[in-house]
Amino acid sequence: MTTENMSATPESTAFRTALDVVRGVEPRIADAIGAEIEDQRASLKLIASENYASPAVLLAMGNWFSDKYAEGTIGRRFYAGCRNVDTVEAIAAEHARELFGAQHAYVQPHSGIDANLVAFWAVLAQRVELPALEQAGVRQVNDLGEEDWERLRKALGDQRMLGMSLDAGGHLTHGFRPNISGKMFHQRSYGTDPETGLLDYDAVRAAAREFRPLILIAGYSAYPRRVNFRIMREIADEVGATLMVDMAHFAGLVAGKVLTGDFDPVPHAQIVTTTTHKSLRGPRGGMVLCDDSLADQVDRGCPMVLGGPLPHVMAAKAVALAEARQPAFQDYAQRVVDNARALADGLTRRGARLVTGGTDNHLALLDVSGYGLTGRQAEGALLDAGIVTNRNAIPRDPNGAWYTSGIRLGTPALTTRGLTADGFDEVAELIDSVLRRTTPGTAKSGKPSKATYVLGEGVAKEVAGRAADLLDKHPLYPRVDLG
Ligand code: DSN
Repeated sequence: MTTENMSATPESTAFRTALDVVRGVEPRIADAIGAEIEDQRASLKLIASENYASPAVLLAMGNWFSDKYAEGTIGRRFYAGCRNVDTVEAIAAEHARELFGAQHAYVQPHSGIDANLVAFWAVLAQRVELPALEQAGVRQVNDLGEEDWERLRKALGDQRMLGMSLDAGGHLTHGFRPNISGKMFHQRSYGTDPETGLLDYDAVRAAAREFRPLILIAGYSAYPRRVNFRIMREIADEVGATLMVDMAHFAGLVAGKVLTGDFDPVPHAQIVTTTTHKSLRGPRGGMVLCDDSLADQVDRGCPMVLGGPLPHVMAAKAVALAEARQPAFQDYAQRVVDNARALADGLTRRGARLVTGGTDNHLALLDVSGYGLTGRQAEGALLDAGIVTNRNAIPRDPNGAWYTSGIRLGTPALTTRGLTADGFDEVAELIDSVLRRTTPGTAKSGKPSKATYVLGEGVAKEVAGRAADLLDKHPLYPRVDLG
C-alpha cells in the first residue's frame, strides 16, 4: 500500500501557493481563509443548506474570468471579448440540461433568490400583458409605499401566487412580504396536515381552485419529505397556473437520481429554479431550468433582473455539474438520504419527536419542545458543544419564526465528509445528550427565557470532544494540507 504525502498533492500546492500570493498583499485575508478551513474542519456541520464543494470547484472560481463583464447571453452580449465566457456558459448549460434532462438551462443567477426572480419575471412576461408602469402611477421604485405596490400589483393584473407556508417549510421568496415576491404578487399559502405533518394534496387543490394563482410554487427549505410533482402539475393545469418548482434544497437528490419519476420536478414543472451550492455541492449560485416555451424570457434575466453574470462562478458551476454527472455522485446522493434516515431513526429511538415522524430526503426537523426548549435555546446549546445547526419554525409553531420550536438537521455536508449511517447514529446520540442536559434560562423579569439556556456542567466539553473524535475519522479536504 502506498501512502500519499498529503502536503505534496496538487491540491495542497495550489491552495498554499494561492494563499502565499494573497498573503503578500493582505496577510489578514490569507489568515482568515486559513482559519475558515480550520473552523470548518472542526465543526459538526448539520446545516441542511450547506455543503463542501470540491477543490476543483473552488479552484475554478479563483481566476481572471472574474474580471469580465458579460451581460446578455451566449453569442449576444452587451460587451465585446466574451468568447471564453461563451464557452464556459455553454458548457455549464449543457451539463445542466444533460444532468437534469431539461430543455433549457440558464446558469447566470447569482443566488436562489435571483433565480426565483428571473423565473417570476419570465412567467409574468410570458403570460401577462403589462400596461406601462407610468399608467399605474408608479414613481421611483425605492420610494414605493404600500399604495404604490398596490398600483404595481394592479399594473401586473393582480397576479396571484400559491406556495407552501413558511412554517410548513416554504421559503421567503415564495410570495412572503419580506421578499419582493410578496409585493409583486397576492400570496396565499398551503400548509401541511395537522395530524401527519405531510403535504395534503387535496388541500392544495382546494386552495388552488379557490385562489386561481398564476404561479403554483412547490419546493421547500424545511420540509423533510418528498413532494409528488406529478400531482402538483395536475393541480396547476386544472386551474391554469404555471407550475414552478424551487428545488434549491434537493437539487443534488434529483441530480443523483434519488428523486425520480413523480418526485423529479423537471419533467413536471414548466420552470424549475435552484441554488448550486446546497445538496448539488457546487459553488454559491443559482440556476433556472425551463421548457422551451419560457427559454427566451428566462434568458433575459440579465440585465432584466440580474447584475452582470459571474463568469468565474459559471466556470465552477460547470465543474460541479460535470462532477454530478459521475456515477459517484449518485452514490453520494443515496448516502445523503440513507444518512438522514439513520439520523432521524437515531433521534426517534432516543425519544425525540420529528416533524412528520421522519424523513425521506436530506433533512429532518426536530421538535425540541419535548426537551422543554425553544429552537433558539437548542441551537445555542448545540453550538456550544460544537454542533452547528439552525433553528427553524415547525408547523403552527407556538414560538413564532424568531424563537421557534424546531431545529433543522441536514446530512449533505457530513456525508461529503464521509460519515456513514453509524456516524449519524452517533450524531443523534450527541444531539440528544446535549438537549437532555440543557434547561431554559431565566429572563430579567424572572419568567422562563425563550433565548437563554443553562447547559449542564461539563456537557459542552464532553460532547465537543466526542464530536471531534468522530470528525477526526472523516477528515475534511484530506488532500489539502496548508502546512
Ligand atoms: N438559506 C437557505 C436555507 O438555509 O435553507 C434558503 O435560502
